[in-house]
Amino acid sequence: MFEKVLVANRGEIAVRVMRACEELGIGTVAVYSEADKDAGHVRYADEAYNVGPARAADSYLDQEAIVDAARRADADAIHPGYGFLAENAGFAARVEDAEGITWVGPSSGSMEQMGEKTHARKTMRSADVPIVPGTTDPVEDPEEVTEFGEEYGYPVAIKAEGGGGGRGMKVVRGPEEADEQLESAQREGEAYFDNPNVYLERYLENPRHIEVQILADEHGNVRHLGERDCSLQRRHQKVIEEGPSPALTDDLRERIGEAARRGASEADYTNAGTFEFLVEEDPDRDADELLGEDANFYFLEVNTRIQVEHTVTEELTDIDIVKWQLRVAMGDEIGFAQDDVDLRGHAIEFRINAENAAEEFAPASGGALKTYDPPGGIGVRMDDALRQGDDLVTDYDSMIAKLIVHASDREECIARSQRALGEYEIEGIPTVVPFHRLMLTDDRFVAGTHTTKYLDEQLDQERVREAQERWGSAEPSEESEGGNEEVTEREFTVEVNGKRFEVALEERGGPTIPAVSGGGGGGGRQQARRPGDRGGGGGDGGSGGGGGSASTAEGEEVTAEMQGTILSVEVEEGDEVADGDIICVLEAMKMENDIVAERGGTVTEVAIEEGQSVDMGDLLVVID
Ligand code: MV4
Repeated sequence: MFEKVLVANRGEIAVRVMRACEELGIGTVAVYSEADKDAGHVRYADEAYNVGPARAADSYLDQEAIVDAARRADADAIHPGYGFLAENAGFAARVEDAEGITWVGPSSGSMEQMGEKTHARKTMRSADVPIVPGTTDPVEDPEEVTEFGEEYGYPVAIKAEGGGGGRGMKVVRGPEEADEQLESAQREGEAYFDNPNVYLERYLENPRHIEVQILADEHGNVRHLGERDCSLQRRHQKVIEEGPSPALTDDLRERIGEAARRGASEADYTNAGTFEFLVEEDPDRDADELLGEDANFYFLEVNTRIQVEHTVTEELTDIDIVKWQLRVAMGDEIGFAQDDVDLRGHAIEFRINAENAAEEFAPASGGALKTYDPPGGIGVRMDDALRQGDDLVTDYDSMIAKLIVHASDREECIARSQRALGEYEIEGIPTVVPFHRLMLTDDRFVAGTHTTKYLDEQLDQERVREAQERWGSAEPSEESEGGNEEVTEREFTVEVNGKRFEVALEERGGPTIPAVSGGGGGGGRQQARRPGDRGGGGGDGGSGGGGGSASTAEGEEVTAEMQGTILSVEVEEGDEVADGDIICVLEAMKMENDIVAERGGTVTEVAIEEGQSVDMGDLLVVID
């Protein structure tokens, strides 16, 4: 067994790897940049080495500094995590060449071969793994593009040989675009990957993104650990990953898994890796008819690293993938058969990014974790490297944590996820928690019929804004928008007749009331209401609970302040109502909101009925 492993990474994945080391009795070495002196992975490690300035190129990507730290620490292996140097074949080769240091990952040769997409396509073709119809050799002439388009139809994808992830792909929608897109793809390939070679594929309009986790040892054993569905993406960034895929039959699942296994064998691949596939989605499919027999799946690329979403597979299989990476790197044989791999229940991973979904997912520019209180309980796993009081480090990617939820089936997993995200309290920085809560009530996501296009092209952005407003913590900068007036929101807990009430106060202008208890201060927040709570109860004046009102000559028009469904109508035409009386109950985003009268009067019009769905601004009732 290794005695000491250096983890060439930061944040949650560095801690994840160190946790595996800890359980195997291996010592841990962290590296850190100037920006990460107080980071969680540094706290966690047995020892830590400064590898340079904040800029990643000068620290986490400085190959020499990292190998040097491994030498100083007398580490006998380097685990790269994901990102940074993880898929850099040159770095892997350097580690392989370093006396006494083992690279925890596939061989540099494999990494290079799989990194060259045309090579990967050829390997898969020989292993009888379906590849997207296209070329396996570089194309240079626009005529090759138009000929391909004529034969297979448009659109045609032009992809950089060195590409992958979201980069280096161009879509040609007709022959007139061939010239320009070919040149552009070549230019990008050269700029990003130092390789101007491009190849062609038929472009699939509406694919699902399915990936298979592979684990292989140096003795020829290859296991697949089932698939993950990563179709919920925004601009090539995965947002939610889950397994098993809600769209596949067991038979198709098995065929894709076995294809990945054959591919890994053919490539002599070792260690952990992910085989990415596109599965053609049927746009008219109902949620209860799955993709099976007649669905096409195609190999896309291999990711030669541990991935962010490996946790989904760990929850489903009870196999610790990171531990196996370490064992396999030492030459151990995989200790379980393919038949021993069982997928149990359902798991969903939520990437907790410090971003504001309502502002096009703009990353936070700073801040500190004033409150950090993650969820727990049955089926809840948190992978993070933070604690309350930490400053947000903004020099790297915006993912601060991962919430992974496991349950007996997808339905229970969604309910458990709602519960967990409702418990998650983060103050001081914006996060995408509100966005996740929205997704859990989204028809397409819940039905599992979403594809990779859903977030970018189909989701109504207004709903994202509403979710952020409803569940996000209010940022001081947003509150003072539109004037100099100071608005301070503060929450108090009061006890009346032995029952606790949470009261939110908004102070506008004037001196603020000094905070009574700890945790007050300038920021303030909107308390997220738990599912089932009745928002906007009697004394709330209707404003927080989904209804608004405007006085007109006809009387007071009560309108819906959010899109939702009318659960019940409590008044009829001609009824006398007093202020505070409930008019109707509006269900929006899985919460019931009492809409109450702001003033007493006679109901002169009822514009809604039970079960009706209403849009924001729709008239509910008129009170004269
Ligand atoms: C495709 C495709 C459709 N047809 N290839 C995007 C990143 C790169 N890894 C491959 N990608 C795609 N390749 C063909 N022939 C659609 C995508 C694609 C995509 C793939 C996986 C996950 C999300 C995606 C979002 C947009 C496009």
